[in-house]
Amino acid sequence: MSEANPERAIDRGEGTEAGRSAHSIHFDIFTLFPSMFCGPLSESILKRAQEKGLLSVALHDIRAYTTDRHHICDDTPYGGGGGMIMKPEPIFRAVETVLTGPPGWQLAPEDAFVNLPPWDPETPAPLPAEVPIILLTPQGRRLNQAIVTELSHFRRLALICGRYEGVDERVRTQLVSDEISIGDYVLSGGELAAMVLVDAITRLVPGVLGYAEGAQQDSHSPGLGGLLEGPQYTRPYSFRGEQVPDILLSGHHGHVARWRREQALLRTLQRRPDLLQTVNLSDEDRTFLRRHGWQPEMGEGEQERDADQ
Ligand code: 6GU
Repeated sequence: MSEANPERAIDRGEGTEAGRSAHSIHFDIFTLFPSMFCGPLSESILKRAQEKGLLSVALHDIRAYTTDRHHICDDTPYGGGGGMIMKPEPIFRAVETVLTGPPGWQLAPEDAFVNLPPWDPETPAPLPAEVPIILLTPQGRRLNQAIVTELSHFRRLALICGRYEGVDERVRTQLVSDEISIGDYVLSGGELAAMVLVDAITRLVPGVLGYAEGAQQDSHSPGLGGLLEGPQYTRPYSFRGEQVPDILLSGHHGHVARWRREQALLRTLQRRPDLLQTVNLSDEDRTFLRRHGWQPEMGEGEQERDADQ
């Protein structure tokens, strides 16, 4: 949670009835490039989630909330230097207008620029405390499955897509309640990151995934206790000289389960030994890992890579 603006700190609804029961989720996404979202929202899981009424997304073009002749949304930085900075007024106007309107409200296309609801640049609008306002920025807290789970408990979230060069600091100090990054690399803007967030959160909404336990078995999910998933196979049995491990054809569910656990442990040891420090490991897990070269006292990057599968 951003400490920049404690007044916008968030009620997560955890432990409440609403936090546990089946629910739909609504995203208000504020962007200069709304059409970037059309592809991802029109396919597969996100498409079906919308059709089932479990997900709704309202795309808000920040530019539509400008009233000047050239619809300017950015400006040069005070103090000089390169790049352009997103101006505060269009972002504040868009977010305050949408979040103080009825749920699901969107500006009609013909009203863009010319028929905006009244808005006072000097007076902060009373924003709903239960809606996090998240700025997507490489300066935010780095996304992981625990943060995705935390955010999945909200019924409604507002996402502001910043452009990489920057956003006026007043957006952080007066509007935003949280800042999220999706990793330590540079994107041209927050749009792709917002799509990542929508996808990851929506997967956790009950009823979105067909197979009830689907999300529980994924890598990084609680079902595997934070381990990476091991190898998986489907037909054919033999492909280019490589056969499916016979244990998977044995029909012995106990042996299969133990093999899968061991493969997950091995894969995690080989690829992400840092994750083993936060996973709940049984005595059996620890014995197995030590036999494969695990040295629990070692830090990230120091684990001996043990190649045997
Ligand atoms: Cl959220 N925005 C941008 N521009 N770059 C990023 C990012 C976000 N997360 C990682 N890189």
